[in-house]
Amino acid sequence: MLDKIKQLEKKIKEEIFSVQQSIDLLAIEKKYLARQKGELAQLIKRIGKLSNEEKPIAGQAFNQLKQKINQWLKQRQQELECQSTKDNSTAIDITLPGKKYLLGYLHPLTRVRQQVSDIFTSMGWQVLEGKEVETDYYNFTALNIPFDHPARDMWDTFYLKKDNLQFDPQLIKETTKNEKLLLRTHTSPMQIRVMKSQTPPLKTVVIGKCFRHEATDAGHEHTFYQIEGLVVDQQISLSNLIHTLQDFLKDFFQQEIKFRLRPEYFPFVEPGLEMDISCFNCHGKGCSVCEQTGWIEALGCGMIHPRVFQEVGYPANKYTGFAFGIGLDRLAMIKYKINDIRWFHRGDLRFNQQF
Ligand code: FA5
Repeated sequence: MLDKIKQLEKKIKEEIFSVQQSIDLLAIEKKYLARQKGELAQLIKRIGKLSNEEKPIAGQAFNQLKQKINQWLKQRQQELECQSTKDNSTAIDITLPGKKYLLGYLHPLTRVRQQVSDIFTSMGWQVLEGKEVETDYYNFTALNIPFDHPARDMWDTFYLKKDNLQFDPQLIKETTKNEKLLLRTHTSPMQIRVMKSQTPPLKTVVIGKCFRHEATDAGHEHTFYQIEGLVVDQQISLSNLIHTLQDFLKDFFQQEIKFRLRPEYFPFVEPGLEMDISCFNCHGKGCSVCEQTGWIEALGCGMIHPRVFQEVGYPANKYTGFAFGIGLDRLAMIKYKINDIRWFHRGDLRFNQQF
């Protein structure tokens, strides 16, 4: 009987360790250890028929075999589990859905800046950005706005201490002893910088940030963008200015735009005009976006004042030219029907993701 138990032990061990799936271990367990019909249940019946001397020896061998089978089953089960985690870590399940990578979005103002830049480049204009920190001279005085001129009130701004501006030595060099540095209130200082450094014919557009000490509302921000246009040559007229603006707006909005021109005072142009575009939000009825007027003020413009030509050193009566300053944020609001300018700097992704 002992030989028989030894042979059975060898057979069962081989069977258990050749199994490749847990489910087959269950079958082996059932085959040998099932209470009624398992092979060990048959074996114990036969042991019961042995003589009194053989019975305890065979019984002990039987119990040891049973213990070993349970132990091998457990061991093999653990080995199989280990193997399957290892396989899974390197396996690629091609039926699983792919990982979704979030795409970035261009801010609507960046988008509009690029469109404006493309339009003027295609018309052969030079595109510049200019300095955000300016001297009092370039922002005001050179533009025919002397120190005590009331027009300065329209463009109140943020003034800076010179000690904080170590990074721009050229700007420090340009300021006189008591002159103030400031965050530019408009892109018009670039008219002076361009005319001082280049001779006509000039066709330049400056797209950049401006800053004002504003009480903000749906149409006004303290930080916004302007597009400054400057054309200087011989025999440039007001009709060239109006035609250029009309062409630009048509290209930008991809349709004819309803606008009106009205006289306005800017010290650096004569005559000066302001252009309003029909309000997209109320279609002329009046709302908070257009301050109940039905029109959105989009730009200031005019023919360059002779005093400005004199300031930059151009010979008297040789050149004429025009300039305009468009609010880029306002253009973006009209194009994308945004009813509050403050959305642009709120940093709300739900807003940005719409463009
Ligand atoms: C100027 O800034 C002049 N430099 C424009 C100019 C240039 C006139 C060349 C003549 C010749 P104004 O302050 O009106 O003008 O501003 C021009 C445009 O900038 C406005 O029509 C408006 O579209 C935009 N703008 C002005 N202030 C704000 C503001 N606080 N928030 C958003 N956009 C503004």
